[in-house]
Amino acid sequence: MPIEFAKYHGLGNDFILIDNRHSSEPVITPEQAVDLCDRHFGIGADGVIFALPGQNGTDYTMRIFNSDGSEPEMCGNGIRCLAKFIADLESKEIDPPQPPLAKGGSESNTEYRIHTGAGVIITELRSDGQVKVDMGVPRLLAAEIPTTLAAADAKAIDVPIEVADKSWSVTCVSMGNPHCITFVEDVSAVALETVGPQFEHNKAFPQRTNTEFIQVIRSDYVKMRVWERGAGVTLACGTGACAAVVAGVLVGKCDRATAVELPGGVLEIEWAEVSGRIYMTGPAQRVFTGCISD
Ligand code: ZDP
Repeated sequence: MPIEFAKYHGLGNDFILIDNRHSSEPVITPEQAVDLCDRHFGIGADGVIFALPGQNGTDYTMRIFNSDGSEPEMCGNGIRCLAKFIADLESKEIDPPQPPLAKGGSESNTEYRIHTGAGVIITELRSDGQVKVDMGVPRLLAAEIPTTLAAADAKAIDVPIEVADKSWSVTCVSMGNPHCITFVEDVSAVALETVGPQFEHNKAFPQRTNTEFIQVIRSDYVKMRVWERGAGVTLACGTGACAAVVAGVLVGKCDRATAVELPGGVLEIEWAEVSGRIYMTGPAQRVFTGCISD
């Protein structure tokens, strides 16, 4: 059976979105996701995201396969795209075979409660087209990341690690998925394709890790480059931007409200002091719709 899809991106972190509201199991296998994400032999994407029925009182469930077929718990840029996709589906704006519209998303403020592998995440579509996401509370204990860089019930903040014949000082944060953050003088000088995979597969990270390099421009503005677990170099990473600001606050380099500039654009991150919750605000854009033939 042909499967309808829509392609969205958040700051160039791009996803194939599938309307999976009729079934609680993804209609595409991880192996098919690998083929669909291929930029030469497929549609091309950093991952495939499914809008599934809600559970435990939530409106929807999100699942995602990375471009290597692995399944992360959460995806920050992806959930903004999912919120726009759901609004577009609910408003029938992308109900094929209507021609694609230039305008994307809904005009009203709409909130969705979305069940994910990292708990319930709440998205808000703002009238200015941005999507604000309540990303929940970051987890810092080594066992929660998971990492062996600190004792299981301790935090890995500013700890040494040997990677690619070099000693680095890193801070580990879980946004549901694992992140390893390093502050550097100059992000453009980091050999991401070389060191990224060596962090990802380092034995200190039993579930592998996403790896972020951060250059502090001001205490409220940083530049970031990311090597994603299961996807490699991407133009942006929402959970990574949140984790970077948490790490920056923990090591005294960032304000609680900090803008993160990624190769694909800027995300506004805020780590609320009282609730401990993280809010991420950024764009999500539909680029086309299509149909996967048999
Ligand atoms: O944790 C992982 O395996 C990531 N590759 C998931 C995707 C993260 C994402 N880039 C984000 O924005 O949080 C979608």
